[in-house]
Amino acid sequence: MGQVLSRFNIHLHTRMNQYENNLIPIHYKCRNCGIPCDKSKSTTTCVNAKYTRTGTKEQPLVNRTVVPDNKVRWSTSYDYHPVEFTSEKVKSSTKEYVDRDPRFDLSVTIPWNQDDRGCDRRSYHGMYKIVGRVPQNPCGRTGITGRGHLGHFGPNHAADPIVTRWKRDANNQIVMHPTTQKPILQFVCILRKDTREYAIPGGMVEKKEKVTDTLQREFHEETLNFPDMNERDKQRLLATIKDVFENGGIRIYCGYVDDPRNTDNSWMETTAYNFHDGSNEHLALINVHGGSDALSAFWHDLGSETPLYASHAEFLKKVADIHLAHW
Ligand code: RP5
Repeated sequence: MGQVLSRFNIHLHTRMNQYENNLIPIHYKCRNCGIPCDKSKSTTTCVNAKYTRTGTKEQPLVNRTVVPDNKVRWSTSYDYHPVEFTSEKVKSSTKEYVDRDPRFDLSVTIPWNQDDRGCDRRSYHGMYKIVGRVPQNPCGRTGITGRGHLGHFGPNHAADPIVTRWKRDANNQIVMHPTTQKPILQFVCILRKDTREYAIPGGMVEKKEKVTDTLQREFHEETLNFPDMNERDKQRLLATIKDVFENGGIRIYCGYVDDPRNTDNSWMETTAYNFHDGSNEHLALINVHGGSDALSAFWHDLGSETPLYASHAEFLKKVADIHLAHW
């Protein structure tokens, strides 16, 4: 299997060993553009105006200040009055990986743009600016200052495992799309508990953890549980997954994510890898089930018609392009 997996001669790297993506995308999902931008929804304002996971019994509604498309970049002058929001859960947390706020406690010093004892505060987009004692979102204005629901000021690093196989019919033949005549890929998809959107089963890189380990851990936590499997089969399957994740994969993306939790001072960045089982030998055979962080997990067809969480559709499009598959 090692041979199959390393045929691309690409091996997983540890964390930020290079800045490789200096093109910073424009963000939409963490910004209130000020106009009813989704015609399919009956709303009178931007669909992303409400900060995610607010407006509940536990968390009063937080609306982002309007930032029109042409006012996103910090270099553009704008009479800007963002809302301040850090959730109570983040504020009161005593966990080691949750920052204290250097704006309100002058004794707090954080080594910005550095690897802070295993917590990587570097960005894939190079050095970010520090303004008013906290980092400035390199992608521009979001309409909110503070951390929202995120634990770190600056980049919050995640990893996204994109596990794919070909869609096959009852005779094990690869299914072609009737319009594009291209083969259809399927990926392991989850339904997120928080936003109820389809997503790649990614997760946060924990302190001192390598991206390679996060990819594997999150795939386990979010998509695998083995209700009906005997111990021997379970161990065999786990060994296979470990081998696949440790021996290869194609790096799809490293950088900023258009995540609905981003603020002017905190944002998500990710490393996305594709693990493809083209010959139905290992990963393709897994029966996925919703794990701890997912309502459910399942194999889903890749295609531009599925709305997905954050920037996940962009990552999947790249995967489809690489494998010359339908999108
Ligand atoms: C996204 O948030 C990343 O692409 C990743 O999929 C996810 C990680 O956050 P949690 O799923 O742990 O909330 O920005």
